[in-house]
Amino acid sequence: QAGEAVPAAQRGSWTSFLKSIASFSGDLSSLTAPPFILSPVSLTEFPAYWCERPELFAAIADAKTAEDRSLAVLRWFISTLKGQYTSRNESMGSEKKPLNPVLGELFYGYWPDKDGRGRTNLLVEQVSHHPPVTAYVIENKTKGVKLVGHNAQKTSFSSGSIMVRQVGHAILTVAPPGGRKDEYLITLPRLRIDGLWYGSPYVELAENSYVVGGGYISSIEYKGRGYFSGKSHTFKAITTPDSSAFASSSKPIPTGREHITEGTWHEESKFTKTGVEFHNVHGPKEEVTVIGGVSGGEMGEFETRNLWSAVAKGIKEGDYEAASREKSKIENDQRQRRKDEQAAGTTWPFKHFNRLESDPIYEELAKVVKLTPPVEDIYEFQENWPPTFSA
Ligand code: CLR
Repeated sequence: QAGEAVPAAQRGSWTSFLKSIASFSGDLSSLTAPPFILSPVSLTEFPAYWCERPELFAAIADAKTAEDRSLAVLRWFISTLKGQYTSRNESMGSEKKPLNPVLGELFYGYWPDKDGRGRTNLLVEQVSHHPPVTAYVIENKTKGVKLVGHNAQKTSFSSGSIMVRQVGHAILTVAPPGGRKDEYLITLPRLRIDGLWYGSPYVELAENSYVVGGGYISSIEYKGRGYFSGKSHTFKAITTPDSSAFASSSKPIPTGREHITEGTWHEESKFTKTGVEFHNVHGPKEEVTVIGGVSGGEMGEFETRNLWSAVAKGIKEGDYEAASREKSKIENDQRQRRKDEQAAGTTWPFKHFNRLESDPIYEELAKVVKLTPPVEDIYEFQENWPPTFSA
C-alpha cells in the first residue's frame, strides 16, 4: 500500500514530495521533505564510511606483491559498501534525507591505533553548497595509506525511483615506509533509490565502478534483486593486470590471468574459481571518533556536530518546529554571507583544499578503462591538518 511506512499525518506531504521529485531533476537537497524522512546527520559525515574497518585500510600497505595489493584495495573498497549504502536503514529504519552541508562546513575525526595498525585521521570540508560537493582526506601515516576525494550527486527520477549518478572520484595513495608507491583511481557506483512509494527508501547499486592502479584494474559490476543470483546487493568483480582486456568495451575480455570475486557486498564474497572467502563484513565496524579542530580540541562554528546540533536535536526529539526554525537560521546566515561576499567582491576561501580544473593522475588512469568524462576537477589537500591532530 502507498505510504505504508509513513506516519498517517504525513502521508499527504509524502505524496506531494514524491510528485515534486518526479517533475524535477538536479539538486534534491533543495526540496522540502516531510519530517519523518529527515536524518539528523550531515553529508559531511559520510566520508567516514570509507574507514569503518580501519584494519582493512591499513592492511593495504602490508600486501607483498602488486597483485595482492590490488586485491587488498578491492577488499577494503567492497567492505566499505555496507556502511556507505545500508547503514541508515540499520540505524534509522530506512534511507533518509541527510542534512545539506553549508559551504565551509568541517568535520574532523580519527580511528585510534590498535594492534599496530596505526592511527587513521579524517578531515572533511564542504567545498560547494549548491550543488553540494564534499571534499575529504583519510590518512594512516604510520602505514603510508591515504585517500583523497570529493563527492557530488546528479539525481533524476525514473519509473518510481531516484537515480543518483555520483560525480567525483577518489585517489588512494599507497606508499609504505621503504616500499613501492602506487596510486589507485576509485570511481563511484550509481545508486537507485527504491521503496519510495511505501515511504521506506533504500539504496541499490547499479552498473559498474572501477579501481585502477598499481598495474591492475578491478571492474566491479553491481546487480540488485532479480539479476545474477536473484539477491539484492550483489556484485561481481574482475581484477586483471591486462589493460588490453578493456580494449573494446568496459567488460574485460578474459585472459586467464584475472581474479573473479563475487557475492553480496553487505555480507560476504568468494573467489569464484577456488571458493576461498574474499571479503566478509559480518563483524562489527568502528565508528569514527569525532574531534574539534580548534586548538584545545574545541569545535568551531562551522564544525558539523556544532553547527547542526540544535537542528539534529529537534529531528531526534520529534520537535520539527524547532528543527526547521534552527535550520532557517543557518540558511539565512548563509545567504547573508554570500551577499556580503558579493558586495565585497570576495569569495569564501577553502580551509584545506585547492580546486584544480584537472588531475593528471585521474586523466592517466581514466584512459586505461576509457572513462567518461576523461577529465575531472579535483580538490587538492593542502596538507594542513589542524593542530588538534598532532596532540
Ligand atoms: C554520499 C557519498 C557517500 C555514499 C552515499 C550514500 C547515500 C547517498 C549519499 C552518498 C548522497 C545523498 C543521497 C544518499 C542516499 C539518499 C540521499 C543520494 C552518495 C538523497 C539526497 C536523499 C533523497 C531523499 C529520499 C530518501 C527521500 O560516500
